[in-house]
Amino acid sequence: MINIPEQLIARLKNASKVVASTGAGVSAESGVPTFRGQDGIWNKMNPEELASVDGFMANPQLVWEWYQYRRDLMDKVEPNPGHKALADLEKMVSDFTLITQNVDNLHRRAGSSRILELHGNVTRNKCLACDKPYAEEIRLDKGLPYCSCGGMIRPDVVWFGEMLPEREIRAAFAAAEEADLFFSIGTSTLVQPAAALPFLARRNGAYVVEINIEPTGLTTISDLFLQGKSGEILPEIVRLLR
Ligand code: BJW
Ligand code: ZN
Repeated sequence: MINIPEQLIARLKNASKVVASTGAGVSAESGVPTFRGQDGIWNKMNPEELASVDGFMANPQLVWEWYQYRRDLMDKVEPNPGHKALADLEKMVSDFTLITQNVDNLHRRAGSSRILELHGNVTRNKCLACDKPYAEEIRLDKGLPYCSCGGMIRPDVVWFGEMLPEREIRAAFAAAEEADLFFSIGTSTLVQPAAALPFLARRNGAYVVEINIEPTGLTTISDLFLQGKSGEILPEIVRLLR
């Protein structure tokens, strides 16, 4: 079991603003594949084909089948102890902000209530043309879904080359700027603009803690690198904080 420095628990007790920013690694222990790394999705699939507007326009059927496959998987999996520990932290720390790049809805299912979802949420759909939410169930066997405006319906997630939701990204940057303790958890810290958040927090004086099974581009500038699984490290932090 990893040794959590006492100093980190003291900082958590004294911090006035704590931010945790999560990526796909947090859901790996639930059985949701990550994007990069050995068993990553992008090793077998092409991100330009599946996660861009151009890819969707070129082959909407293929993209929809991939999203339906992932939705089915995400419906079957459960939040893991890492998600649950973050939901506990929200209750234990007076000013706690959870930022996630994940679209899998597992933070909400674990009980977190204030979540900034930077890359959308795979349980929602919207119109590609007019952006209006689309609440009806998608049945691919009945054909591709269309909006009342005639536009194609797409998953409400952020693809490469697209802007992030304005309210969420603004709030995330503001939280990073104000944080005195910033956790970066289970993300390769490669995809912008989310990858900039821990660096911004550090420049603004935050103590930056990275939790990952392997080092990333953030590791050398982080104040503390806890190497290991988030589903094991986060519950231990919560246990020590209690
Ligand atoms: C564990 C663990 C365990 C495992 N415990 N840890 C060149 C330079 C700079 C930027 C760009 C560039 N070219 C293009 C860009 C911009 C681009 C970008 O950043 N690209 C980089 C890849 C280079 N960004 C964008 O396009 C963004 N939009 C944007 O910038 O808008 C402005 C703009 C507009 C127009 C033109 C130009 C700019 C949008 C990014 C959208 C990303 N979308 C995806 C798909 C979402 C939908 C879906 O899921 O289907 O989001 S891609 C994918 O990557 C997904 C993730 O949220 C995102 C981040 O991945 P994450 O979470 O870090 O996962 P992994 O797999 O990379 O890492 C997992 C980590 O966990 C690893 O480190 C493991 O070690 C660790 N781990 N198990 C702890 N148990
Ligand atoms: Zn529409």
